[in-house]
Amino acid sequence: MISIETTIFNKKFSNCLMNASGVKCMTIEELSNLKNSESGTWITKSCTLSPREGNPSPRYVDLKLGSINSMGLPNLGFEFYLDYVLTEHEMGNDNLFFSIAGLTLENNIKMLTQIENSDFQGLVELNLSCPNIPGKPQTGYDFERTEEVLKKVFSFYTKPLGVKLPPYFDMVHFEMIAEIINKYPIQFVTCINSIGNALYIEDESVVIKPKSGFGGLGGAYVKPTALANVRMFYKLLRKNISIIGCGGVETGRDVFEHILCGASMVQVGTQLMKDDVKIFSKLSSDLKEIMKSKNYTSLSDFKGKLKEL
Ligand code: OXC
Repeated sequence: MISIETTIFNKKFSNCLMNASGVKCMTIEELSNLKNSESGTWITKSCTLSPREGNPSPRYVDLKLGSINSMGLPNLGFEFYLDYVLTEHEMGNDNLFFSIAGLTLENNIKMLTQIENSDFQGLVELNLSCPNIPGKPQTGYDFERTEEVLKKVFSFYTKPLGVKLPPYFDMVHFEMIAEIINKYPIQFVTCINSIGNALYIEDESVVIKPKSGFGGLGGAYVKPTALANVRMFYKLLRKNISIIGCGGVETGRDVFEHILCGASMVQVGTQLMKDDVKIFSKLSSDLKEIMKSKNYTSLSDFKGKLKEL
């Protein structure tokens, strides 16, 4: 029997695959599709305190090797998603992720205070890395600010929480952010968010409207960067912090590589957008095939065991 079950914090998931926040998880209908899919769990669209329309369209374009987006956090607002996760709780499901992306630290604190005081027993993913809000820097690239946010959050928040990080590219930056994260009772990191502010051109024009065409890159373009981030955080973070890998997952082989680098769970973004939730059955069976060919029966047989020369 080949198992692809995994654990994050004290929660067991029968399948190590889920959606990346932002992809097909904004409305009740989309969230129900995820729930009824073969994914091991799912996460809600990163929400802000108030509902948002997001950036003007076109704001998401599929590319041959991935995608570019500048959605700008369109979402139905915190109350909507809190209601949603509490309804799931009432139905006995606490194995899901709630993503929040306040536009200010104060807004994040307001949302987390309500979550803390609610019956929610799932996992919160605090998004510190949306690249698409004009005028708002990505918190994860500002180390002092990140520390300030975490200090404030953990001065009162006691439920399981993880952070979604932007991609890092410099060894010193990996060490600096890991040192900060290791100081706090963080349960998981999700890496990576899209590679921010890329520029894609067709004919003589940009392809998305917001920010003069600059947007977050996803898909095959970003896989090597995503794997590097998963690997570095697997090495640098406390062993009880789980890594959720995200970036460039199109095939079972990509899932396998994320786990080999140290991921406990793997999120799917661009390919979920392209193929819808049926991607989860394909990725699961492809991953199991690969494991079978290597005589692996569980993720722990190869998780983090990337060979070095
Ligand atoms: N990352 C995010 O965190 N958010 C979305 N896009 C992205 O690449 C968005 O809503 O813009």
